[in-house]
Order: sequence, then C-alpha cells, then structure tokens
Amino acid sequence: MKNIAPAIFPPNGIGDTKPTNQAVLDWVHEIGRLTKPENIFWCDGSERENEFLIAESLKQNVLIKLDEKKVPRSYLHRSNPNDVARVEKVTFICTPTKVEAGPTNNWSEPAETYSKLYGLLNGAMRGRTMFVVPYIMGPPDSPLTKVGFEITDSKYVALSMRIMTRMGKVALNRLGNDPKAEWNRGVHSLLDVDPGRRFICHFPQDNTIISVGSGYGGNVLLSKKCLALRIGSYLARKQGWMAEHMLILGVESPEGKKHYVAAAFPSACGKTNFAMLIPPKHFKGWKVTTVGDDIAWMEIRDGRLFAVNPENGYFGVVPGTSYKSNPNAMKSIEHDTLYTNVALTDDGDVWWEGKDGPPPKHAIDWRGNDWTPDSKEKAAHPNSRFATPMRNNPALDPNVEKGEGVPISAIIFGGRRSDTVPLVYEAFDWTHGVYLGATMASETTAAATGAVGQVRRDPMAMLPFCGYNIGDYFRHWIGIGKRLTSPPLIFNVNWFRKGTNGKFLWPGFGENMRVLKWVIDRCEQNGGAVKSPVGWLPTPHDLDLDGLDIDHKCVADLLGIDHEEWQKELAAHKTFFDSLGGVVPEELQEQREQLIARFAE
Ligand code: GTP
Ligand code: SPV
Ligand code: MN
Repeated sequence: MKNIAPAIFPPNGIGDTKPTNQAVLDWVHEIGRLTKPENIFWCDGSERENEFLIAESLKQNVLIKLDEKKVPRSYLHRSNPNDVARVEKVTFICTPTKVEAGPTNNWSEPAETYSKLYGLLNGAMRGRTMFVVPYIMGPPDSPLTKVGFEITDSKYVALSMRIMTRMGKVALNRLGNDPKAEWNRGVHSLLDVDPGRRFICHFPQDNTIISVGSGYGGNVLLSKKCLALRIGSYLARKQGWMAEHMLILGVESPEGKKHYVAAAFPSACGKTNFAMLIPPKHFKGWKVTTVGDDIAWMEIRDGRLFAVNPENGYFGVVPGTSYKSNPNAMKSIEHDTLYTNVALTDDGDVWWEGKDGPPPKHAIDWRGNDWTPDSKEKAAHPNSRFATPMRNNPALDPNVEKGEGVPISAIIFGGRRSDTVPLVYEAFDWTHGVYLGATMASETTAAATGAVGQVRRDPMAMLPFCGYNIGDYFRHWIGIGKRLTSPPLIFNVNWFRKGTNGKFLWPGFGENMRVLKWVIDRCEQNGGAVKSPVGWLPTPHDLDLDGLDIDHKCVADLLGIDHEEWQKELAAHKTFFDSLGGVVPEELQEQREQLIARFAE
C-alpha cells in the first residue's frame, strides 16, 4: 500500500529536543514500539523547526504555497475528500461503565477499545516519522492550564498544533520532571484515511485520547475538541471548574467601562464572528475585543466566574468570511495562515464562496479539480477552515495572556433557529439560564458529517463535546451556580430567525452589537425589558436600533413569541428530556413545568 506520510530526515539540531520527564519518555517509547516509525521527531516549537517542516510538507504535497505577495507565509492543505469534518458517529467516550458516558455519547468498553486501537496502530507508522508534539492549553502561568502531548504521523497536524496551541519548550517547562504530573496522552495516526477504520476515542479516566484514520481538524488536533472539551469537561467536573464550547469577548463602552461575555453557539453558528465583532458606526467609541473564539475554561474566584481561552489560534469556518461580514477575521487570515479545503486561484490566491469581489474565472476547487463560476460544485468545501495564530487578530484582547482569566458578566446561549426563538431574551435566574442552555436547539451544519439543516437539541452547544453523562453535566452547571455570589446573567440569542419570505429577519454580524449592548445594559441594571413566559424580553424601544435600516414589522417578528410555535417547542423539550432516560435533574424538570405554567397564565 502507498505510504501517504513518508518519513523525513531532519539535520542535527532539528527534531531532537527530547523531554526529560521519564513518564513521557516511557510512553513515547511504548507507542514507538507499537507503531514502528522510521524515526522520532521531537518538536520544540522553534522557528527553524517550523521552516523545516513546511519545506518537507511542500516537497510531499501536503501543503501548497500561496502567492507570497498576496498571502505571505501562508499555505493550502487539501484533506482527503472522504475526510472533511468531525465524525460524531465514530467518536467514543470509553469510561468503565456506559452510564458514565451517558445517553448522548457513543460508549465503548475501555479494555476492548484499547485492544482494537492497538491492533490498528500496530506497525501503522512504518516508513513514517512519528512527531511528538508537547503543548499547553491555557496561558503559561494560569492555574487552569493543562499539558498535553500529541504523537502524530501527520505533518499537517504538527504544523497546525504550532498555530493552535502554545507548543514546544513552553510545555516541557510547565510539565517539569515529576513522573506523577498530570498530562494528557494523545495518539494520532492517519493510517490510510479509510472511513471504515476511523475512530476518535477518549479514555477520561486515563487522560488519554486515541484518534485513527482521519487527518481533519477536530478529529486530529487533539488539543481542541478532544482535550479542551471532552476530556476537559470530565476533568472540570471532577476538579470543580468548567470547560465550555464558548467564545469570550470584551466589550468596552465609550466611558471606558469594560465587561466580558462568554457565548455558547453550536458549531458553525457564529462564535468566531461574534468574538470579532466590529460595532456599527452608530456605536461610536464602543470597542469589542476577542479573548477566544471557540473554547472557554472557567473557574470560580471571589464568587465570580473567570475565563481563559485555552487555545493559541483560531480554526475558523472560511465560507462566508468577507470584509463586509468579518473584517477582523479577514485581516487575521491575510498572512501566516494555514488554509484547509478552500479553492486556489490561478494567481496563487485563495478563494471561497462569500469572499469579497467577483468569483475568479477559473480556480482549482477544494478537491483539486478545475472550477469555473458555471461549475455545479462549490469551489471551497462548506466546512473549509483557516488556522491562524490569535496574535494576527487586530482586535485581540490585551488580557488574553492573563493567567487568572477575565471576569464574566454574562453568558449567552444561541442556536440557528429559523422560527420560534426570539432575537434575544434573558433568563430569570441562574437555574432558569441552565434550562435555556439545556434545551437549546440548532439546525445542524457542515462542521460534522451528516445531514445539514436539521433541528436537534444541542445542550450548551456541548452535545458532541461533553465527555461524560449529560445529566451530571447539568447537575454540575446547577452546582456552579450555587457557588457563585455574583453569577453572570444568562441570555439566549437567535441571529437566524427567518421571515415568511425565507430570508433572515436580522442583519447579524456587526449589527449584533445592538443585542450585545442590551445585554450589557441589563448587566448594568439599566436596560428595559418586559416579562414574557420565556424570560425577560426587550421591547423594540429597549434595543438601540438607531441607524439600522429595518422595518417595525421585522423587529416585532424578531421579538415575537408565537404561542403555537412554543407549544411545539415545549413538547420538544419534553421529548428531549424523556430521551435522556431519567438523568435530567429535578431542578430542570421543575423549570419545564414552570415554563408550561407561565404559558398557561
Ligand atoms: P465552530 O468553529 O464550528 O465552532 O463555529 P463558530 O461558532 O465559530 O461559527 P462561525 O462564526 O465561523 O460562523 C459560521 C457561519 O455562520 C458562517 O457561515 C457565518 O457566515 C454564519 N454567521 C455568523 N454570524 C452570523 C450572523 O450574525 N448572522 C448570520 N445570518 N450568519 C452568521
Ligand atoms: C467545531 O466543529 O465546533 C469546530 C471545528 O470548532 S473542529 O475543530 O473541526 O471541530
Ligand atoms: Mn467549535
């Protein structure tokens, strides 16, 4: 069989920074004996190492260099067309009992799963280089920060990890020499990128992840969904903190008053865009800054919730990104960016559906085929992504490296709902807020394989990422609220409500500042609202809509609560809770009854 990842042979001084921690060395040698690589490459995160890996990747066609003037120091990678998104049906939580994984996860028995995976890994790296990637998640001096090691036979993974995490020596320093120190073991092999031999398995009790048969994003950058969310959420519950699928942004008023907000939207539902928002002209003097665009790790201090972004870069959705929709993202990806599955123009630039300007007359599509505007296929895959270091973001928050994190004033939940759910409303209290999160739903997107556009419940946007029993996860949320003396206010938003013409009612993107402003007003106790069965609702007058070209009817539709639609929604909440088979905490069942009662009033 063809070797899809041939070994590379670094000169002296590259790839030879061995860790000194004996536990790490023992584990690497164990995986080496199993996978039988040609050689071992110990990553240190240096510039020289990066240049060498890029040069070798170009030779092996793992990367294509983009035009140096158009997109400096940037590259295109094409993944296998059978391998373009997360695959939830082959993602497993391998806890000793099925109950620990709970009703929303695929479960498989740990010993059997290790044995199956070790079988697949046996000799899997023959003729390949095994990269050992040390990394930390979180700022170097944060109490929340975790150390991980990812073993991989993919150069694309090694290069992406350098962007997405703080990688190399910084991790070796943080780990030190204690053989009992806590660190995550991640093993990844492309195998032969066969969907039939693709598994992403998590062993929370062993702080271990094994991923085989994929070379794509969330399946293989084990720091991200696997460690920071699935294993992270498991550790968070055990250790009393939170690991959430949330962006973190800072919002500063013209008077200099600053709040931080965290928001959980499901995959490809607007976190990156919201985190990089540029306020419209009318909001002169207001400033929004990005702490993180995908993951928040939060802990309680002085009765408040503090958050850090464990990541070092953004792995963002490309299609739809333009100077009109998200200028900060566009500036972030103008240079030093690793693109996956976008189109390549004849002059060495990248292109995608929704980019500014006219489409190119000819391009090479994400599969590597000729493409013209008349082609039936999309030029860029709908889940094509950029990986770019967060330091590229012109709106990066100054406190992003702060070890203690930033204090969170509000938590926002939101999904992609064409009907039923209003633009914004506020929970009556923390437990009601947990109910909003627990019952949120969203239309599925291209971020995971499977049907797109189907409404499914996605509690706290964590359905694919909660590494343990969802009932215990809800209990953990309720428990956190009890420990907070100044809890964040909790909101729900929906940028995606549609009118009878099938068009979005709300302009979204930068205009979401208008909703964010109301959220901040509520935090400052000076925003108006009316009581509705679902929560505190702004009236059209409570939202600052000055300078926005939107008619009254649209605003009324956006804020409307249609009782018929909500009767269906209430039934869907019940169906969802029932489907979880008795794990839902009593507090949330009570919330559901209170909601029904409010509708009956
Ligand atoms: P993951 O990285 O998958 O977790 O996704 P994300 O939540 O960061 O999603 P992202 O911000 O990349 O948005 C994905 C899609 O939603 C893109 O196609 C955007 O154009 C679209 N989108 C984002 N914000 C808005 C908005 O306010 N309104 C509308 N209509 N679409 C939006
Ligand atoms: C998501 O799907 O929520 C992502 C992209 O953030 S991936 O890292 O591929 O999972
Ligand atoms: Mn995500």
